[in-house]
Amino acid sequence: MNKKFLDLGLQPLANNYVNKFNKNQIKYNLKLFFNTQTKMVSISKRIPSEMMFTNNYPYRSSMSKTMRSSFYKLSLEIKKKFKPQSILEIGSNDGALIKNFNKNNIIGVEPCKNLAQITKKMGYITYNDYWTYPLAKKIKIKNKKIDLIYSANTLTHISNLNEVFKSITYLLSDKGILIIEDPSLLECIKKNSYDQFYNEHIYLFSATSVKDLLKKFNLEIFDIKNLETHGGTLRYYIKRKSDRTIPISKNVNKQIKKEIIFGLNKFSRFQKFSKKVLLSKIKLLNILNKLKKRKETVVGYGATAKAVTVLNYCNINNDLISNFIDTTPEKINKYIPGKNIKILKYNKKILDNYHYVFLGAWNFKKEIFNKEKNFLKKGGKFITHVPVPKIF
Ligand code: JHZ
Repeated sequence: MNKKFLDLGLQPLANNYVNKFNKNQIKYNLKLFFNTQTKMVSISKRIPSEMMFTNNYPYRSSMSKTMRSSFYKLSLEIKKKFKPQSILEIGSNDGALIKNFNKNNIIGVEPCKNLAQITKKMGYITYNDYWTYPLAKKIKIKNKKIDLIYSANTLTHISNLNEVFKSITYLLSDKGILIIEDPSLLECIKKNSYDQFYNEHIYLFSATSVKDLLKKFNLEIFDIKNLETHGGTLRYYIKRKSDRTIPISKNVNKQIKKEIIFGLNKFSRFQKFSKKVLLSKIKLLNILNKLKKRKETVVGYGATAKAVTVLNYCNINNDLISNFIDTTPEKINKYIPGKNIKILKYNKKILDNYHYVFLGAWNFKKEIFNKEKNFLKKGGKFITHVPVPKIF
């Protein structure tokens, strides 16, 4: 049974940056549910993939050092541990992972044309398509079976998980490995980062819910890693149940135990979270309104999908945060979805024009602090809403 625990109000499509602010930009109700049987957390309103993952999708995985380095490290691990002959990446984005592999070993699947074109130009076979069963069939005709399938921050974006895993098991070799990574529900609830919820994140996975989900497909998790990326990510290493050559790491039960102790299997935990989200909104607005009264200027750093949830839920407009800055070409000079806040092109001196920086990309705090040492030295201050709104 699906039980509602949070209503984040009317929200525009998170990555729908627009050329001109339009107060009538289409918005959808963002409500969050917990399934008491499967322990899966999901949003209610499902937007068709074609509306979200367009031919001009602005999110690029390669925009941060942190992500480039995370993908590079994983590529070394894959080569050393699993030595796959053939690899498939679902949601290959701008090639942040696949560029670390030989062109003959890896295939990308990417529905957004602008991104698929990047990896095609780099010389990698890229299917510019959504991950579906017919696509898996098409790939199998040409490539037979695949030894390793990888997918980061993509499977949670697809509504029909049955088709997702049916297609994966169809294509994966008998001793094949599936590696997936997505934001960790445990970290999200612990950090009160309600901004992990937006239209693209149809599900927020936990080890508990993934274990349950995989049963139907005769798949099982054999290892789990906690990563710092995206504010707390879980990387799941998955195999077929029939493959008994790989032992199950203790990390799997350890993670599930941690989740159960924290209460991720109980609705009451999510009700508590929902109360904390409301307090977070009040606190953040207090901080920003005080700064406004003192005529202090605030700029947002990183026009993230997550920030779209925060700004729309808290109804923050350009009187509180005058602009955002970002390095992504596709976002520059556009407006934050649903808000009259313009995104400016990042340059090294731009922070000198503001007193405070709101960390839209709080998940890259380390990288950003490193980059902005001068602003900090000059007494510049940051604002974050995670885990509690504060100036620091
Ligand atoms: P970042 C996206 O979410 C959407 P977002 C998607 N649905 C998803 O699941 C996750 O990614 C994985 C900018 N930036 O990664 C670049 C700077 O300008 O937190 C990006 O626009 N300067 C697919 O959007 C944004 O911040 C910098 O120095 O929440 C970061 O976006 C750095 C480090 C980043 O994902």
